[in-house]
Parts: sequence; structure tokens; C-alpha cells
Amino acid sequence: MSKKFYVTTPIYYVNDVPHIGHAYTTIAADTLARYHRLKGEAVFFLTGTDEHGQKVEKAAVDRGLAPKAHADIMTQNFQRLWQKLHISHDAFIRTTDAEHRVVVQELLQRLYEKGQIERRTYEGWYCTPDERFWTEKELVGGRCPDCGRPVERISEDNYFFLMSGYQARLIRHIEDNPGYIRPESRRNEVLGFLKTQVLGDLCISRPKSRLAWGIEIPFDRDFVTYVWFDALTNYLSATRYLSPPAQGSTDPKARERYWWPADHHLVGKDILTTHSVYWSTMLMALELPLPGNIFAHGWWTQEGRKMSKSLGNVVDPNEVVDSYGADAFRYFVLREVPFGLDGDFSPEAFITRFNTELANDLGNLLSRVNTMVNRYFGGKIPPAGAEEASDRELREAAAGIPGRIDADLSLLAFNRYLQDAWTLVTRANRYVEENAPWTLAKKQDMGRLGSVLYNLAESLRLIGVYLYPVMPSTAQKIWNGIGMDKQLTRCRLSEEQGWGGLGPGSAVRSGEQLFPRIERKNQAGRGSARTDSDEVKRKKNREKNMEKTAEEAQEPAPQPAGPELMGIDDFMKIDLRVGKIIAAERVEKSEKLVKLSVDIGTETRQVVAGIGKSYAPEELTGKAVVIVANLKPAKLMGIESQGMLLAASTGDTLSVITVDRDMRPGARVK
Ligand code: ME8
Repeated sequence: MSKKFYVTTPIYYVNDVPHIGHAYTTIAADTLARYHRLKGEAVFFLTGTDEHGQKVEKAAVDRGLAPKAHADIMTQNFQRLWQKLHISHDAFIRTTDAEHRVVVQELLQRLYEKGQIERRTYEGWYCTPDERFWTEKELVGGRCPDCGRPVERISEDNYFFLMSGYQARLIRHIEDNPGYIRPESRRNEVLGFLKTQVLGDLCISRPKSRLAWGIEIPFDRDFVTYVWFDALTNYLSATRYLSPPAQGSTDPKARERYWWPADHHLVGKDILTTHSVYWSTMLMALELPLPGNIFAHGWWTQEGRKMSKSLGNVVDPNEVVDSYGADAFRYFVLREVPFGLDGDFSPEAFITRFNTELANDLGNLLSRVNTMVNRYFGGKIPPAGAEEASDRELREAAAGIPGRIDADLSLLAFNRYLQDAWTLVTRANRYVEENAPWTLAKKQDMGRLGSVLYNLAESLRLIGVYLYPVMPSTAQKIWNGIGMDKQLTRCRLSEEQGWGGLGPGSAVRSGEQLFPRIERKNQAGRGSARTDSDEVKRKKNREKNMEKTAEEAQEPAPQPAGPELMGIDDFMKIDLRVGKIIAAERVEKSEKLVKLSVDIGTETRQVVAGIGKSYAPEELTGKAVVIVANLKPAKLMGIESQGMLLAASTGDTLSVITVDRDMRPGARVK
């Protein structure tokens, strides 16, 4: 029977669009899920959205929508981003799912019947944005100790979970299980708090008169349950109706028994108390097993500043991914900061890692090997000959990695894991220098050259395996590049981690550069050099994102601007000329095509252009445009076109490129 592995992320509020912090936790969970699948374990990776409560209700009211309609739109932002980031979750839970509601109500009823929930009149200070009560003593300067906002004095009847009765047991559990709360510093924080403060009971209801958007308390329909009672239950409820069948059984109870408890709840440090105290004591009261581990990671800031909507400095993962790809973003966030510590996102740091580690170290290694196998061995991986000292060192470097990365990931030390995997990238690059394959080629030492290239390609195969959990699509591209057809998603670490898995004779495939270098001079306006108007643009984009519908989600993402660089010589091959349009008419039976007569100084050319939806022929006559004058003639709907007209496009709208001074027809454009 294979081992099971169950990992969760927080379920995110649908009152806002996702940002780097949400992406971070989810990428970390995805890396673990992929790694454990690679180990052949049965994996359940759960993420989702938290859709009830005051925050969401308020966000919906602000947009003039019913809370559910608002949640339906907002949840798609998360789902779309997870797709874009190659998140391989097995399930996406929404707290508005009917099946989830049933479980929440069942747990409330159970606790009530066990005498663990009591009705009391409560008088206290309430922080509306945080949705929680505070005692007089807890307030800081008369304000909410968490967010610093004003609190309201409220007196009302409510239901309380008798959490205080579990204080001693919780302390014992944390002390007996050193891995229960991690990192160590957070564990000490929670223990410190539990040992010095008296744990109160937890108010788990809200009168419907004050908040209607929630799950009804089954034994008193005048109340809904507190959003955290509802939200935390997701980890358990999902096992019943969203988990993979348990050893073939789809029976909800069997699935819960199989998948519960979770191995890891990954959360940010902001929600450690709710998880380590509320959730743990809820489970104790329900007599259910506790999760294996709650890991509270650190907080991301942007260039040293807290990210906030009002500052307009929230890092939108969509923007980074659209420009540089999902894998570079995944790599950066996990490599840059030890999991558990706070981190800072700066474009400068991102570009540095991208160019040095991804483009130079990794991307160049693949393209060098690929090019040399193509040039010297007709594109087929050559066989390895007798092993020499440096070959052995390379092989041994590779052999040491699986044990180290397994230990790293068992501690959720993602940055160390990447450092350890990278030792093979670095070793392979050094191996290139040591063996100077280009000199071997010059000397016609094809036997040794073949060996060197085989060993490098084999290293790349292993690098692909090790990096797969963090950079799944890059890993697959590396494999395809060295002629491996198998899908890494279906591979097993135990079968792939030995040296020599690459068969000689596989045909390498030259693909695009894995990570085309980012030119810093193009970075003005991004990150540190950002201007006020960029901030405004970003804010607008965020607002636009919030409006997106499912249909828009189908639109292809904009592609990064020209990553493929060319030399000036290549550019000079294109003969661009100013041309004057002297006649224009629509091509019959075509909506798009217009036939133009264009004077290019030395002659008049017939050019067929697809601009008919944006221009009437009469608007075109007299314009001084730019023509590619040295294109081979081509026929469009049977009409010969002797050149191409340049135009800019956004969606369906085209704008013909014109020159803004009086230029003679035929003037060179360069
Ligand atoms: O708290 N840095 O949802 P939420 C790092 N619905 N991580 C960050 C971050 C940042 N700047 N900002 C957000 C909720 N996160 C509840 C959870 S779970 C049963 C209910 C990440 O949308 C981090 O994981 O406010 C944090 O814990 C989570 O998003 C909070 O997401």
C-alpha cells in the first residue's frame, strides 16, 4: 500500500484578487505535492476559497452584487492564477459548497450535543474587519491589537466553544510533538502565549441580524457560524467529498478515515493562532486526530514596504508570470527566502537570479549540450566511453543529491532543496570547463567528446528530475531537449534517480531558450524605477482583474515582448521603405483585405493588407506608410502582394505605421 500525503493551503478570502503571498503558499504546497507524487505516494493537495463572513459580504455590497455572485466571480481569479502557475491541486474547495455546509453543521451539532458549545450573553469589543472579539485587556490604545483599527462595544447573546478546557492538553501536544508547529520560533511563540495567558472560550456564532452571509447554526437558526469555524473545517470536509477515492472506495467516511489527518497545513504567520489554537482544540473536542504539522511561513513585502492596496504596491503574480514565465516566479519565491522567514520582492533581485541562475547556469547548459550534440553527433546522444576521474566526480555529485533533497523537503526547507539540486548544475558547468568539449572537437577526439556530452546530457536528465517539483514545465523542456519523451508527471523518483537512465541514440530537440536573459535597460518603469503613473496603471489593472469573467479567462495571455534577440546584421536584412499609398480598394468577398498601390520611389507596388476592418480604403489614400520591400511576393485570395505594410495591433484594432514628417517615397526606414 502506498503512503498517503495530504497537504493544504489556507483557503483564501474572495474579497480581493490574489497576490504574491497567496501564490507563495500555493507554490510551496504544489512543490511538496509534486515531490510526493514523484516518490510514488498517494497525494491529496487541497486549496480553495473562503467565501463567507463579513469581509466578503462587505466586498460584495461595495460592488453591488449578492455575496454568492461576487464569490463566483472572485474565486475564478484564484483558479485562473493556479492554472497559470501550473498548480497541480487535486481539489478546490469553496466554503459555499453544499457538501461543506453539511459537514460544518454536523460538527457544530456534535460539539453542542457533547456539551462543548454553550449560549452566553457576551459583552466585549468587536473588530469588524477582523471579525473577532477582544477583551478590554487585549486592546492596544483602545484599538484592535491585530490591525489597529477602532473597535465597537457589543453586547449580545452568542454561542461559545469551550476552548479554554483544552489549554493544558494543547500545551502537552505541542511539547510532545516538536514538529507540530514549525518553524521553531513560531512554535515557541505559541507555547509562550499558551503558558502565560489564560485561554478563553471562542465565540463561534454571529446573530443573523448582524451578519447573514454564513452557515446557519443547526440548533439555532437565528445565528450563522463564525467564519473561522466554517473555514477551518474545510480541511476535514474536503476529505469526504473532494479527496481521491480511498483505496477504491468513494464512501465519504472511508475517504475521511483514509485522508485525515493532513500531513501539512501550510499557512502564513498571520493565521497561525487560528490554526494552532482554534483548529487544534476544535479537533480535540471532536476527538479527531490532529494534523501532522502546521507550518507558518513568513511575510512578503515589496521593496521593503508592506504591500497594500492603498499603496498600490501589491505584487501581482500575473504580471510577473506574463513577463517571465511561471517557473521563474516559482523558482524565485522558493529560492530567495528560507521558508519561515519574511521575504522581500524586488525586481532587481528577481532579474539577478533570473539572469545568473536560470539563464546562465541552467539555460546555457542545456543549449550548449544540445548544440554540440547536433553539431558533432548529428543530433543523437552519443554513448559514454570509459569513465575518467572528472566523469566519476560528476556522477558522484549527482548521486549525493536525492538523499539531501529528501531531507530538505521533509523540513520544508525549499531554498536549501534548490541549493542542493543546483550543486549538480554548477558541477556540470564546471565539468564543461574541465573537459573543454570544443577543444576535443578540434582535436577530432570524438570518443572522449561523446563521453563528455553523454555525461552532460545525463546530468541534465537528473537535473530535470530534481527540479521538476519546483519548475515542472522547465524540467519537461529539459527532458524533451535531450530526447526524453516520457512525461515527468508520470515518473517515479526511484526509477529515475540512478545514473545512466538516458539511452544513447536519443534524438535531441532544439527548442526555445529556457530563460532568455532579461535586459535591464528595458526595466525602467518596472519595480524600483516605477513611476506614479505606473502605480496608477497597476491599480487600474487590479480593478480590471476583479471584473474579469470566465469567458475572458479563455483569452490567451499576452506574450512577453520579444525574448529572442537578433543581431543588427539580421535586422539590416529587412528592407523597410517609406511608401505613399496612391490607390486603395477592398478585395472582393473579403472583410479584411485591401488592395493598395504604393509608390516606393523606384516603382509602384501592389500590396495586399489585412487592414480592412480598421480602415475604409478612402482613409488610406495619400498616407505615407512603411513597407517591407524585400519580401518574396505572396498571393492572398489569388491576388499578388509585392510587400507588406507595417501596422500595430491590439486585438482586432489595427493602426498603420506612418511617418510624421514629409518623406520622399522610397526613403529607407532603419
Ligand atoms: O486568512 N506574504 O485568507 P487570506 C506571505 N481565509 N503570505 C501571504 C501574504 C504576504 N504578504 N499575504 C497573504 C485568510 N498571504 C483566511 C484563511 S484558512 C482555513 C482561512 C498568504 O486571503 C498566507 O498564506 O487573507 C496567508 O496566511 C494567507 O495568504 C491569507 O489569505
